[in-house]
Amino acid sequence: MNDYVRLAFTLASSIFWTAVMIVWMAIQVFKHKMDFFTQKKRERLPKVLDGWNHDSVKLSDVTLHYVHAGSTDKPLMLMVHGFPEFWYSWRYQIRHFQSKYRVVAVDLRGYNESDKPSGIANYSAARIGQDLQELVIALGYKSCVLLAHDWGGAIAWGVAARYPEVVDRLVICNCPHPKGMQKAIQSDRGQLLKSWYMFFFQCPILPELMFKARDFKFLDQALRGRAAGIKNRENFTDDDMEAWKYTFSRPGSITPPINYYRAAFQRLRAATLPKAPIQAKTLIIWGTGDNFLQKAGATYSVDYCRDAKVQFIEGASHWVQQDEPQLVNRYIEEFLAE
Ligand SMILES: *[C@@H]1O[C@H](CO)[C@@H](O)[C@H](O)[C@H]1NC(C)=O
Ligand SMILES: *[C@@H]1O[C@H](CO)[C@@H](O)[C@H](O)[C@H]1NC(C)=O
Ligand SMILES: CC(=O)N[C@H]1CO[C@H](CO)[C@@H](O)[C@@H]1O
Repeated sequence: MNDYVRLAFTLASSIFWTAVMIVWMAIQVFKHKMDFFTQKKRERLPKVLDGWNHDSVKLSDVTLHYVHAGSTDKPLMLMVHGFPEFWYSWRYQIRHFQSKYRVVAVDLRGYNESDKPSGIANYSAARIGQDLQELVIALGYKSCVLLAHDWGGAIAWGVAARYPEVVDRLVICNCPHPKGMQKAIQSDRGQLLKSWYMFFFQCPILPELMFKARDFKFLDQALRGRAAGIKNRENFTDDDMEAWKYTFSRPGSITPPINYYRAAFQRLRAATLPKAPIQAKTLIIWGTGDNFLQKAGATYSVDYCRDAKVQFIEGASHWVQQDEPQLVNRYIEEFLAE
């Protein structure tokens, strides 16, 4: 698509979905009155977030916070969360892989305890990818096994394309290669409809208001709702939900994650990835019950890799590594043993 046509389409879609959301929010305010604007005070660190090993590292532009486990003489396994999440999304994988790897689950810039630079331009996927390349080196490694989900996946595809020397193996959960996503959008209206919220996120302020409304109802619906949420409820408890709400109720913690979407849309020409296929051997794990991403995106992604395969998990939600931790861990383990 011509860049200007794309820009005009993005603008029109953003205005359309913002209008829809204004109507929706007006109805919500009418129904719930002041409850729409209120959140519970959360001052104490939830128990489930207690007892992990934390550290942080200063990179060229930001300081990133991470949780780590396993000994430093083991190979590095770096875990990269998606939106709207934080390191804790990898709890089942941190516990499982710490015996064989130095496991590091990072908070991306803008998230949780990592630095939150101001402005939208600071959240371009290319810049965040550079953080990860610097992180591997700063942790004292030359390369890593890179695990990534959702937005983290989009960043990780970029890292594997731009800095192939730092990625030994790539494991991506429910996130298409950027070109696979483009193809999915062009070949299938369904993907465009499922991406509606990305257009709404282009609007200032209102997405942040929607995120917080009714004590973070958005998080309940996204992570535990009937349509989009985790299917195996025992793997995402009330305490886990509190951990999410605690994290996103810290001051200034909502705008930066939404700025990832704004940065991605506001450039006339998306920074192009190198033409060469992804060099690292790649495993794409995909919950087919994903309410945000069409399964076709997984299959298309294989075309942009030297050596990749897709492992579908029938019926699992978008949050696949939390929904089916045992299966996901087993598939990763088998892949790493190949
Ligand atoms: C980030 O998470 C940790 C727990 O892992 C918590 O102590 C801290 O308050 C959170 N910080 C922010 C800014 O959300
Ligand atoms: C990026 O973040 C830094 C630190 O917060 C800020 O000084 C700078 O103006 C930001 N850049 C843009 C383009 O917003
Ligand atoms: C690690 C863990 O608690 N996994 C559970 C996730 O949900 C499945 C299906 O209900 C259970 O079998 C697992 O034990």
